[in-house]
Amino acid sequence: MTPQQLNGQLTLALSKGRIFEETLPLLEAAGITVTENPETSRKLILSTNDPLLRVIIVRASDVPTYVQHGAADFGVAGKDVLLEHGGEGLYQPIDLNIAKCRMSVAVSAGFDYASAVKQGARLRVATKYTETARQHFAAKGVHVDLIKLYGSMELAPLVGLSDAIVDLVSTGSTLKANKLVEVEHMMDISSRLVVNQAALKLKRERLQPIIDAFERASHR
Ligand code: PRT
Ligand code: MG
Repeated sequence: MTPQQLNGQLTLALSKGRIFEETLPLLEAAGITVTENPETSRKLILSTNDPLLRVIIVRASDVPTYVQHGAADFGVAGKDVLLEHGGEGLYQPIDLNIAKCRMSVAVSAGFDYASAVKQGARLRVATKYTETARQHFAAKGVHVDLIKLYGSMELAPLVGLSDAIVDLVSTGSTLKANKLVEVEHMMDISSRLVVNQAALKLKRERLQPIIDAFERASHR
């Protein structure tokens, strides 16, 4: 590869699963095909039909970090992840309208959340989203002890670790299967395109057409 080509190389950070799956049609709209499947390949760097564009596969919550530091020029991350990260060093041009869900407060079916809040009780809340939860309850004037978890939040109220959880809900079947009820809809969540601020200046010619194609495809 020539030095100019190396200079023109673009790296896109995606996570496996729903974000990868739902980003594929947007890439397709920009004329880009990923030539390897992350679900069957153990490779973390995937090639595309464009020799100057590669896709790296990282944990969903690590996407903003790779893009912030310029290890990826751009990436796709959920609003939930971006709120926790803080968005530093990231330009967020578009809402891609993919991987949609909502962030909610849920409790065990027998727990009277409304009364607990009304009485000013101190609530124990388990979540992966401690920053977003902290802001949400502070704005409502509800006192909470936040318990940081990395997954399976739904279990916490069932075994007495917490009174409530803050988690993402899409169909609601996970809550239902664990006899939890949604008591507050905090916000709607979807995934955003995030771009490294320096890359946007230095590689604008290459990035802008892809951003534009994503924008058109995500509003269809
Ligand atoms: O799974 P891993 O720990 O590696 O990371 P992750 O959970 O952050 O990644 P992934 O790929 O599961 O999610 C990536 C992004 O998809 C999230 O950051 C969200 O923006 C978005 N998204 C959309 C969701 C959901 N819908 C969703 N339903 N992320 C997670 N869920 C989980 C939710 O946490 C709960 O456990 O699915 C369960 C609820 O689903 P329902 O359908 O039963 O309500
Ligand atoms: Mg997950």
